[in-house]
Amino acid sequence: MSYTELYLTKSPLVSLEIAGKEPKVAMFGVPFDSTSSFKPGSREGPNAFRNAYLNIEVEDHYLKASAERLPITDLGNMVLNFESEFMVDAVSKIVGELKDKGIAPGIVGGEHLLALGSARNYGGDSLVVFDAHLDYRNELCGLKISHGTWLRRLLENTSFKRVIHVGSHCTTPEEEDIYDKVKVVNVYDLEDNPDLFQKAVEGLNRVYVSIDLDVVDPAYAPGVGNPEPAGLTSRQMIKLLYGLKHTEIAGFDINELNPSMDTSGITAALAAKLYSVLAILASR
Ligand SMILES: [Mn+2]
Repeated sequence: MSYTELYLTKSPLVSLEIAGKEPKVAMFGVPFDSTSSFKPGSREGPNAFRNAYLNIEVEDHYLKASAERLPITDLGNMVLNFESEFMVDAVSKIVGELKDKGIAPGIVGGEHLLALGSARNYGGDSLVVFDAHLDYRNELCGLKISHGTWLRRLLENTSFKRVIHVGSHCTTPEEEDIYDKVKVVNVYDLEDNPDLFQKAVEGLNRVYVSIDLDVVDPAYAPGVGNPEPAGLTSRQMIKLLYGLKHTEIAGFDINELNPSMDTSGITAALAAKLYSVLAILASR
């Protein structure tokens, strides 16, 4: 072994190479916040996530597994580009290439709009979205392609057989037709009946999971672009992911991490924990 191998790391990349093991999860960051409708800054999210990921314990007590023993490859961040259609198209193409190699994308954003690209080309059976908002508007701030419209744009042309939306508590009248296409389990229903999530995801195959961190209450996750009070606790959120332990996770993203709103770094730490759980599930 040489000194360069002994003393140098690839930090802040979160790549973990394990001899003889091919990575099943590929991390990449999408530093994009051009359609931000409240607090911009999530373009800095991927690097804040990496810093947290390298400094929290990723041994999972419940799953009896450690993300520290999972080979993950960190492909870096997408090139900086402020144009929405370029970003969506690029994410879609990267995800397609990973899919062909049998590697699950594990993306960190950046705005939720990135999921329009990743979910569009992921080609699986089911989509599970966690978000305080439905993101099912037709237009937001004059934009048809935006972090508040991406789910409507996706469902206008999709092959997903089932779409489950979890944790919402902000619905605008123009979004109410979402119930025709999506099984919505809102935060109040979940509180009254915690089994609703498990029932909703029963029998799902090849799931793509998209988490907007604002689904978690700002008391636990203030570092997001559009904080909304009355969200989930961080432990509730983690437990919901455990509910997917018998489901094949073929890809995921964690988005809207905004370090400029996250002075203590607790949101980045939560993003890192959620990422480790999903990476364990996606590697099974
Ligand atoms: Mn949201």
